Amino acid sequence: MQTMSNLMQQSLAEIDPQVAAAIEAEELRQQETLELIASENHVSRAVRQAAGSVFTNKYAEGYPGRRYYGGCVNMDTVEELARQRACELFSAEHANVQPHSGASANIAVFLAALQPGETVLSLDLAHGGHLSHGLKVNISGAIYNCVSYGVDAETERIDMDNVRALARQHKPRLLIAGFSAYPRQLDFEAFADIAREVGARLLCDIAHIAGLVAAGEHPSPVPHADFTTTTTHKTLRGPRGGLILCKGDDARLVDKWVFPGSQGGPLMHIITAKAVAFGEALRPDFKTYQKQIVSNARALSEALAGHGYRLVSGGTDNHLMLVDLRAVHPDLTGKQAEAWLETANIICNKNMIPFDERKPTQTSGLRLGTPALTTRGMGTAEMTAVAGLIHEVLSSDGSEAALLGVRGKVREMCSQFPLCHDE
Ligand code: DSN
Repeated sequence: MQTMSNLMQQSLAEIDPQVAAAIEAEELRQQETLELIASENHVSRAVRQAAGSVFTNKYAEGYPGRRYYGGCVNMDTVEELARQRACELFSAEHANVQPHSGASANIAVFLAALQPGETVLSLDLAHGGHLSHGLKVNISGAIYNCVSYGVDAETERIDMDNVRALARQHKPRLLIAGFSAYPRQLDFEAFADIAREVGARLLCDIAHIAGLVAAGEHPSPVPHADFTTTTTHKTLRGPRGGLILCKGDDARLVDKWVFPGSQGGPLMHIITAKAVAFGEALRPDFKTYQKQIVSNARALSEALAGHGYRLVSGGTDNHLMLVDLRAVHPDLTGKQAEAWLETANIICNKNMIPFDERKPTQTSGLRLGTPALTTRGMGTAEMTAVAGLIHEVLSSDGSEAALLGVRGKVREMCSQFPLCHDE
């Protein structure tokens, strides 16, 4: 019989060939596909090393210097580094780096800012909002009274006069500025003005644009918001996780509603990886990277428009775009387009466009983003080529020969921009 000590020494491939094979297959899939999901990225080797470190072994409930377990000296070091670096990166007074995800960060803020049943005003999910901003099937919508604003039917942009009118009408206790599918900048100052007028607190959820904000490629909400939340794994290019920033006056309230309010033991290996990612984001080359993300998004959207596609709101100011397929392919759903593109090794997600007549499971649009391709080193010339490949797929009528032909070209392109997966 195998002893425990033998088992503890063995490699993953020896101990679990099935899982090892799945990891290897995933490394290959990522290497050979163009990742255009706007919320995804490829982290550095250093971030992966930190996330896979021995910090996974430890309980550290509480906060640096105030833990419920012994043996937390190194936990305090990394959590303090993560907190300080997050504050420096975003010029924030206080950071809580423990939220397991963006949704966990948001619910902690809801708990800190609201009593059950109180009103929240946020962007409609069908117009680019997020489920943790008050969707009925999410805890945020189950416990709180959520009303929404949408985008203007003509401009497909958020109309701040409309937000103000709805805020005056519904008198929310919490106003949310944030999205998962909106290609334009948010006017955080205007949101803060509205929140002040109606006596609401302001939550800015910058999950998608955190990297842009950190690099000065999008105005920061931090001076204006009561609470700023984000994920750490999108444009910020860290491990999967969440983060809350707030003023010093709210620090204790936020910390209390993260732990013990809504979470137990923090994921210390992930907090360690967050510290590494924030350190990477403080380096000058991160600004260059974020600038390139935005240039690439503009180049991709312009090239798609050149092939006849309609971009929601006419284009993009950030890292993502919403492509309305109907102008070129009236009968093609987002669902079908996503599947054809995947066969051709181009990965993206179907997405509702504002006022979409199709169901969320079908959609008339695609959401595309450039953070992951930019991480690989691709530039605007490659974006023009990617737009051409997308158009080839969407015009193929699903012909297998055509899709496999594009797959070959995608593989060739990916081989020119290798990912670093070796340990
Ligand atoms: N699932 C994320 C996105 O794709 O935008 C939001 O949580």
